[in-house]
Amino acid sequence: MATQASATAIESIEAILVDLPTIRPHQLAMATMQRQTLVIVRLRCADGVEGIGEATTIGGLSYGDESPEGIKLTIDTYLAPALLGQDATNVHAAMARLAKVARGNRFAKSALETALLDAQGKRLGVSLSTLLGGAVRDTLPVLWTLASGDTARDIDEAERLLAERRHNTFKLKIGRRSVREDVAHVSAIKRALGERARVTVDVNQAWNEADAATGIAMLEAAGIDLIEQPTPREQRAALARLAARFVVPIMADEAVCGPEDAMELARLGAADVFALKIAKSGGIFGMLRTAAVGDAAGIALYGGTMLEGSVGTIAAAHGFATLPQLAWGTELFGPLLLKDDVVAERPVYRDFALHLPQGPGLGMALDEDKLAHYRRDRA
Ligand code: MUC
Ligand code: MG
Repeated sequence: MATQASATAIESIEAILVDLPTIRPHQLAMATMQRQTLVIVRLRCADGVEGIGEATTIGGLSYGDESPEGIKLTIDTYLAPALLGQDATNVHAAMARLAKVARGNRFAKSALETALLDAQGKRLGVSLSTLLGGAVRDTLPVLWTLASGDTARDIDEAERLLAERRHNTFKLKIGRRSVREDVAHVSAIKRALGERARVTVDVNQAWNEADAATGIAMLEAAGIDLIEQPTPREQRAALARLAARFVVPIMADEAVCGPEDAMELARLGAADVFALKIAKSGGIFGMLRTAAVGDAAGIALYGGTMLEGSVGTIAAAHGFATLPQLAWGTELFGPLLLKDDVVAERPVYRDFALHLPQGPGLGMALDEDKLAHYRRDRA
């Protein structure tokens, strides 16, 4: 056992901050993104196999509890030392070790879990979804977020993407302006697109319950298909009252990280849909456990994003591809928001869907020149 483990022991782990420009400013209730910072993890094993992973968040600390710089520090100082010398082929044992040395820190743990799974897939010559038991779909529907901050520009963008057959569902980021201004913006876009596209909104927790009741009533009348996280994540009872009050489905995002949150939201009847994300669940397995609670409770599922680059996006895609039901599709468009990336081949988006790469592990390789160019600590 000891000899076997040392043959596949984890030899080194590197966490690299990568700053990439976005194709346009991306406006959310809590931040405007002009660039995205990825934390790329590279894990090397004694048998020469290398795995890659990614932890990425939105707007520094404005979205979640972990910042890119904090994620790197956590990995370098606490998580990597706990994994060095451990058997890279036993992902569950490695993750259990991390659970012992660190509470929380789900984004950092997710990147490491992805790197271990990528390495093991490469070692066995199978894709990550095959390693998870098999994909039930090889393409994933992908929506696009209109968030330029300008109604006319958003409509032009949607028309172009519909014509290109790249997206036919659009999510609008609201909660920054007054409820009336937001509703006017959303209604104008829905009127312009009509039945040719689905339109959803994400409020990112910006409304109080009274604003949400007013706003959702108007959005429902305007033909909006889905309302994401209207109220603060801690206010589960408010979410439950809104879900009971309206016919338009309410989706929990920030309120549902792991299976425990999912249980509580299901018990309260607080959401019709769960937005799943590998980062907030501490990895693909945490996401799958969260999804299982949703399935058991009859809650529909949606494949969410933290606007990761290609590595994190494809990791999530392999996980989402194995889910028995994924009624609301995905928003795995992160790579399309970036002007450039650090992988050799960027993911394929065609006919309103992301196409799952077929190679071993993630099916993605780093482009060393690009990584050298975009890493924050470049000479
Ligand atoms: C979120 O809150 O869902 C997903 C799409 C997007 O534009 O932002 C993210 C985060
Ligand atoms: Mg959201």
